[in-house]
Amino acid sequence: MSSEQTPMETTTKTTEQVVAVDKKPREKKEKKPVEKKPVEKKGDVKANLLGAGCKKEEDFSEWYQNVITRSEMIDYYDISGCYILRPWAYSIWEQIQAFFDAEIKKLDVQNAYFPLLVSEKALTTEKDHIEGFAPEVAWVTKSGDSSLADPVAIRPTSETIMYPAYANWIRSHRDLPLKLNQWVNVVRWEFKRPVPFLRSREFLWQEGHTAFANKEEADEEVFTILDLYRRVYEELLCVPVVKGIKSEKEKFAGGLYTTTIEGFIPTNGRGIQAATSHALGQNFSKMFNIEFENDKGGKSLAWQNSWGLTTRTIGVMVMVHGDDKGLVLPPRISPIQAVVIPLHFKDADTSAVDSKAKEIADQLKAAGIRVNLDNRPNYNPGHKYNHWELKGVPIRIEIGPKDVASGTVICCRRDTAEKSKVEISNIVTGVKELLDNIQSNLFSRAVKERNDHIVNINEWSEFVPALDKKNVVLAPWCEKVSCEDSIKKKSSEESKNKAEEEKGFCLTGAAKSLCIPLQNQEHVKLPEIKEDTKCFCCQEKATKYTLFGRSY
Ligand code: 87F
Repeated sequence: MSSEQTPMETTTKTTEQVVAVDKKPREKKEKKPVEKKPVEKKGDVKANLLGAGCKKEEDFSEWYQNVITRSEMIDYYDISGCYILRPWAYSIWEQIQAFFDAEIKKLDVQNAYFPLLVSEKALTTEKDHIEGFAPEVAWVTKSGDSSLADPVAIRPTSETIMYPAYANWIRSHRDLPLKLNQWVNVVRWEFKRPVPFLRSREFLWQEGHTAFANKEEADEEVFTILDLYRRVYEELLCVPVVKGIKSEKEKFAGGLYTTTIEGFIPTNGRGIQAATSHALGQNFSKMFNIEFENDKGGKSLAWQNSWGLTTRTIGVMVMVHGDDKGLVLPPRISPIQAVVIPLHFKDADTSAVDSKAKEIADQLKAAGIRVNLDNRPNYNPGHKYNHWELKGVPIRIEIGPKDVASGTVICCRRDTAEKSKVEISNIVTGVKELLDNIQSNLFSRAVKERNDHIVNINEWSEFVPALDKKNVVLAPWCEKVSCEDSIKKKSSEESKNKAEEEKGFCLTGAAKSLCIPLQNQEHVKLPEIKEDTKCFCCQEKATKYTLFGRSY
């Protein structure tokens, strides 16, 4: 860190110091991340206008940006790292919210809202927690032309905003457990290249903050929430994740231990942290004085947890399932699950087709299926096919004069492009079955692809070559921080993947531990550590098989 003063470092300031900071806002110039906005490539104009405009395997970065903008999920904004979430993306977030919100309410978690702004005093109460994060905190230093005597920070997370109130509210063991959640935005002034959904400067999340009378109850909740996060990814988004514990180096510094679910992006072989659930222990309750009278009449500190899931979910889902035609959306979260397209032919009875198409759409809608009747007269069917494929709609229902006559329609599924004939009299059941089938096919396809890219190794010499083949790696490890430091350093030096790195979409060739996987997970096979198993890196005694990889 440089010695230049940032608002964060003006801890003991007089008014003049604040003015000085504000008048000369920063001697330290902000290093701007270069954001790559979509540039339409010249060349085959027709091919570029269709679908993603380039191949996912050939230029993943461009593919991703094209897909999320052309499908109308995202639009760019004039502040780097901030994006507009358009209805097509936001409604997916609403589906995730609806599922998770209902599940945490079953656990007696209540929703609340705490302020956006945090005083410097509160923010810095717990030093360990804020230490590494300080450069990312955004500050409000002025109102109009005048400097604020006490600049305030915009929440990057709300531990320090909520816990002073918890200290007031929790007096007796009868006040516990306290379980609150909020659905809000947060701001973290990232300096790495922003990637919509995956790394943006403002994002949406839920943050749960709970307090318990004892460690056992707190521990149980950490894992219950982790499993709900797994279900969001696997059951809603069809994205397989590995549940595990973060290493000492990678855990949330303010807490006791961090549990995580880790996703995998097959196209570049990167791991991605998908959500975290932290056991905070009594560290924050000590600092914020969250003390209560226990059932024996003595004083105890509360055991706390915090857990968060963000709009990163959407980006991971896009990257895992999308193809050269665009998005591929899992039926459970797709804003539209089936689109009905009437086909008009010369000299045929268009009104019979139109009215049958409407009848089908109405029936599906009445059955609770999210359906759209695309009867726009100014577009031809081919255009409509491309449009809805780009947007990832799971089923396209085509109906023409012959179909009306035979009492059938053609259903085309987005995941495999397979077409099938469905009786109109059976349309609701037929479409429901197809949606379920697409949902489970997307998941099993992604599990297979992910598992094909988890490689077991035992020796350092196998490590970087495996990463270079776009794999993540399961290796016996000693769990030492110093060993993880050297894994990072050595893998970066040996990295052959400089080309990918230079494109800017991939951050670094260095690998780190993603998680120490939990035992007995469906879809994840773990080798067994033996008495004499050695660490793949330092040759000391190995304690756990650990998942390593390059990551976001
Ligand atoms: C950035 C700036 C300041 C992450 C930060 O994971 C503080 C932080 O505390 C910070 N970035 N974190 C860790 C967040 C921990 C925790 N908070 C509640 C979560 C889930 C939800």
